Amino acid sequence: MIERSPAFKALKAGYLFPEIASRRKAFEASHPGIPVISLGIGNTTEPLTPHISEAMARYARGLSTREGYSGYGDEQGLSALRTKIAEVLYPGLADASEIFISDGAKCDIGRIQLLFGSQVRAAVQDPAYPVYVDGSVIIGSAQASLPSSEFYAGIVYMPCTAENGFFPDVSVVPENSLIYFCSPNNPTGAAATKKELSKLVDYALQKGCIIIFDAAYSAFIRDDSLPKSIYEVEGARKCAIEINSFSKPAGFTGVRLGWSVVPKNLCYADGTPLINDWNRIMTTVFNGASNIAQHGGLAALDTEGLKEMRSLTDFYLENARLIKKALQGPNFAEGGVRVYGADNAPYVWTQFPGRKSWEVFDRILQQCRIITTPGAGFGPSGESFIRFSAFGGRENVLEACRRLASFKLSDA
Ligand code: PL4
Repeated sequence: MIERSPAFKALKAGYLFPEIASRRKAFEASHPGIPVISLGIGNTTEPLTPHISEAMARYARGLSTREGYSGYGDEQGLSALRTKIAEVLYPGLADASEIFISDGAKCDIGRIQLLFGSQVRAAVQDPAYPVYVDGSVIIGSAQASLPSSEFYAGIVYMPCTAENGFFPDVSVVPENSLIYFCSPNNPTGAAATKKELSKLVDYALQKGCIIIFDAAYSAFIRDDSLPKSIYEVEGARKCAIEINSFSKPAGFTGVRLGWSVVPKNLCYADGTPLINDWNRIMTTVFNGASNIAQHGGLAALDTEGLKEMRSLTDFYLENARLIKKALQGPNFAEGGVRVYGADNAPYVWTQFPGRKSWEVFDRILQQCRIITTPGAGFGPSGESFIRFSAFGGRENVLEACRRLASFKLSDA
């Protein structure tokens, strides 16, 4: 028989989010009655907005007519959508030919690893969205370390802690590494300033590193001084790929639509532009995003669609504010609990000093019937933290806040 790939043998636990979903299922089966509320997985819950959904419905209806039917499109995406993204989101920063439409940011993060293969060293913010590390292990660029270790060999971890304002010391990254960087950040909720991103870009340029900038939460930025794209920073076009998505701002988590930006002047050591190989990957192992979703994306970027996305993201930010306020209540303060994030991101990052994340996860589940995400699942520096997602319905969020008000951290 064919041997199992050593890369899969190296993967430690199961993928974080299915693990949480299965714990929820087990809890619900053994504790019927009061419903469990999910503030765990960052999954949108509000319905699609009228203007955007109507554009998709209209297009879908047209598909049943001879004039309106379309089959395969360009693998790189509808040129009208590529142009619209360039004009609306990257004016003067990127052009349409540098935008590649996809079925979402996670899928692009997976595919982008094909560009660099198994020889490249990866650096990640610690904590980080697990796809960067697990994807690197699957492609073979990271190996298992000692079984008891929380770290993978071949991955450079850049701790992002309250002490460093959740912006890491980038000088730990070796030359010629890939640097995964997410801002606004999942899970910490921190959004990097222009000065911080300049530090990152300058370092990458000096050391021959390439940044994979995950901007999936850029639409949640409310502080106008914060950059929404890495290309707002000088020099980034020579060292950064950006990945983004309609999942969170338009509620497209199930519809599936995202994009990547690969600037023409981003080159490998031998001077070959990366965009050539990215185009080859997208045309070879991807067959284009759904044409219905792409018409939703077009509508999302016109005046009415932008207004709808703004109110949807405002809604989730208000949830985040409510959750943060509940976590700042006296029952948490007396346990020394510290609360971060939520201002420019839909996540509340909460530290329970001296406790293990999974222990607090279980405690909140038992006492409040609320599902959260244990910070340790995002990396070693996430230990003792819990991530609360703001993507719930308002009634559920308000009920969760009421339940949290009587939460007790200790049995005493
Ligand atoms: C659960 C930093 C959520 N099953 O929807 P996409 O593919 O365009 O975007 C995925 C994505 C990309 N980048 C970052 C993200 O946080 C996410 C979504 N993360 C979460 O709770 O952390 C959903 C997770 C989903 C998954 O595995 O992505």
